[in-house]
Amino acid sequence: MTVTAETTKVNLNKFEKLKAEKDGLAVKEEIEKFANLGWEAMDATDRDHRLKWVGVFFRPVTPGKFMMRMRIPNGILNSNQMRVLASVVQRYGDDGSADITTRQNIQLRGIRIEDLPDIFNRFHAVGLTSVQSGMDNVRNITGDPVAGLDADELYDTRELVQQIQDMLTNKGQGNPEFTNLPRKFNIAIAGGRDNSVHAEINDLAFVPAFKEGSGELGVGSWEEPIFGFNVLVGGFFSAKRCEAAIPLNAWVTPEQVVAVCRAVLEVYRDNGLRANRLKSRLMWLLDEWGVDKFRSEVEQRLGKSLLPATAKDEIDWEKRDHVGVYKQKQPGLNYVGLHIPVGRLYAQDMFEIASLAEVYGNSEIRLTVEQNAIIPNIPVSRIETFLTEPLLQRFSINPNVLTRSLVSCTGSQFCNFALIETKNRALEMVKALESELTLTQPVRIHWTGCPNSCGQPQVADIGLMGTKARKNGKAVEGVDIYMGGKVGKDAHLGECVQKGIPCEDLQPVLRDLLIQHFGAKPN
Ligand code: SRM
Ligand code: SF4
Repeated sequence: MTVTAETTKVNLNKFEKLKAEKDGLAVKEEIEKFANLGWEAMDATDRDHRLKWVGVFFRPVTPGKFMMRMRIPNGILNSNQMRVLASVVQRYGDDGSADITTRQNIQLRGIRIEDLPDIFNRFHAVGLTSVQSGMDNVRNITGDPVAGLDADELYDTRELVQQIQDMLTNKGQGNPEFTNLPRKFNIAIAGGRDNSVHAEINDLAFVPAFKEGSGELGVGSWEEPIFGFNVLVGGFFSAKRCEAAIPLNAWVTPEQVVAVCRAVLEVYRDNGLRANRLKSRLMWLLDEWGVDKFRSEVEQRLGKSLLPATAKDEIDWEKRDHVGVYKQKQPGLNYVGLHIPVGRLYAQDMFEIASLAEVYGNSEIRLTVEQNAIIPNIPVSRIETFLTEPLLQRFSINPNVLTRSLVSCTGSQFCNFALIETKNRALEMVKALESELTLTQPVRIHWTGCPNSCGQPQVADIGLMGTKARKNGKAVEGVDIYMGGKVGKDAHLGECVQKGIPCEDLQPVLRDLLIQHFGAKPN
């Protein structure tokens, strides 16, 4: 069903109106026209909002220089694809750059609207898509970054993630069935024991769980446990409210995952709350209905009953960050995790990563939700030479302890929601702290430029959320401090512990927190 002004029967907010007037995906057919018109002459609603349905974001901070958000399913791309992305940003000189995002994805910067037809052709030629990556669509689907490499994995998530993306986007062509959700929607599949996707902060997540063989499924014997996933729903962050996902009390086999995604999205699309954008994410519908009603609506769409969740899932490891050299399950091969400071890449870096993946690996490149990159399938015999590559001076396999786990959202450099500059400040701050302290344990510091929480401060050991603070009677850039976020096993969200610290006074505050709570010693 396509939701229109007639079917919603609510007081339409600005975004529901613009979607009812013209589906966002319609701009796909108008790219050539926009390219000829230019960004200043084109319709402002198409430019500022609908273009996001094809992954093109107008940046009020840098008008005329757009951002493009890709879809990189499971965070995996190949060297040809990386080269195409590099060549796209290269043509913009100093304006061109890219970021690895907190959803295992890539965003490109500096894009000119007149180049879009050519850019889309180039994406198409190498099997890349940016479709439905913004606004009221399902975001990049995350999966285990070491899927298929990790000897201890329970399930290789790659194919499932691709299948869900293909279903949602009609294999990258765009699928109008899912282009008018009440709000954004996040999906993650965990395949390992360490919850490397932050399942708990997604609207829909699948976490590994074994069911005792019961014959219920017509597969497996009575004795053998059967692999599947417990389903979590409703996790999200927003400026108004942040919630960890709750159990749907459903256990599904891998074969059922795509159908369950479809059913959940259909229920959300047709029943999710649309009147107030601040109360439209899935959790608000779960509040209104209760999880039992939601579950039975999903069963109706599926046309079959769901089995109850298992009492326990298989997430029982601390979360790994994958930075460094690790053995793969394939004998004689290693994967190497490179630390990419706050995820920022330039064209030359991207070309070099692509060549390293080709020369040493099998052309594959992977991305993590910590905004880092992994090059897999490097023969053990080549590791020593690989480690002497000049790029590894900057993209280290062994960064200093605070730098290693640093994550930062875009911030005021490109994002008009930002209350503070984040990425450069984050890097400078950890450098300064590392020079005055000795740290022996990892501390995950996440920066986010505003309460939208794209940098996920609530999952961090120390989360820093941009705010306006006051100092000597003047408004200055500041942060609220979050602590206690736990990832991996027993994941739970951190909470705000201090408010309104001016950024210029932050360093001694962080130094004290690191000494008191994380065993840091002053040098
Ligand atoms: Fe986000 C909006 C960047 C992950 C919650 N996010 C935005 C926009 C599009 C706002 C804008 O138009 O400027 C930002 C684009 C800035 C830019 O130029 O880069 C933006 N979000 C990002 C990225 C790039 C942060 C990063 O540096 O990694 C991440 C891109 C992910 C991707 O590849 O798709 C990103 N955003 C997240 C996450 C984290 C996650 O998914 O794990 C969250 C919190 C989780 C969640 O959504 O539940 C997040 N972003 C938001 C929100 C608040 C949503 C809400 O329900 O209110 C907004 C604002 C909105 O949607 O109205 C937002
Ligand atoms: Fe922009 Fe705020 Fe998201 Fe940072 S958290 S990218 S400042 S919307």
